[in-house]
Amino acid sequence: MSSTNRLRIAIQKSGRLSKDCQSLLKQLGVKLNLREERLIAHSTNMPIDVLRVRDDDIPGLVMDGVCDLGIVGENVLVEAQAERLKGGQPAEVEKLSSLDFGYCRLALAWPQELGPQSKSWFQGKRIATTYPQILKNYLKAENINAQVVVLTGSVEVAPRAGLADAICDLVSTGATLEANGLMQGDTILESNACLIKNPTMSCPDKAALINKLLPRLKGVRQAKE
Ligand code: PRT
Ligand code: ZN
Repeated sequence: MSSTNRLRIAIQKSGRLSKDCQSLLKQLGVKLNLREERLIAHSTNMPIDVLRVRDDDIPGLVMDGVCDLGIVGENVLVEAQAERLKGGQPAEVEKLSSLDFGYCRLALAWPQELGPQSKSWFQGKRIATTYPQILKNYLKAENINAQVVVLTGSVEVAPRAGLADAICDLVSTGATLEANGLMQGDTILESNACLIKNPTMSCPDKAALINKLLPRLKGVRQAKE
């Protein structure tokens, strides 16, 4: 469990969600002294510490109570939960809110020259992805017997490199698929950034602070509509 009585929030250090996380905290009135190299940023006006880490570490930090809150893409959260459940580890978090940034979809794609394909085409094929648990659950639900090839980066080049027949990757504009000559198929998961909480957090001061921040978050989200 988090050892301090300051509320600990995990956000992505550098990447697609970092700027939006920082501006959201600012809109919530949390003043931070952010220095690029620092792992922890202490708020100067509230008992809040912001931990800046890789996005993949955020679900585990919140599930284990090292951090009280976290902001992470649903894609990363769902994959981490499935991975933990497989290993018999605790995987629970409380989802406090979906956020208005980080939208993307996890979708199947294959070489454009093959033309449109139905689900049965995937039987016996190799599919490269960074999200093996989400993909395996999908394949199981669809009764597709395919081999999952795990790649942590450059998934879109896997078919061209002969590493896989198809991919299952995040898409936002579709430009990466197009640039790599891939055709987009079914969406397996739609994802936004979300705010998560450790479900067993019991400190009353921290709970009171969260209760102060949540209506502000609602206000920020409504102002955007
Ligand atoms: O270093 P760290 O591990 O923290 O970061 P990361 O490199 O793993 O993640 P990062 O910063 O790339 O993305 C963080 C989160 O942003 C993801 O987990 C998603 O929740 C969200 N997000 C939103 C995206 C995208 N949109 C997205 N388009 N994450 C990745 N992409 C990639 C995708 O993998 C593909 O390579 O962008 C490319 C496709 O984009 P389009 O616009 O060409 O379709
Ligand atoms: Zn990552």
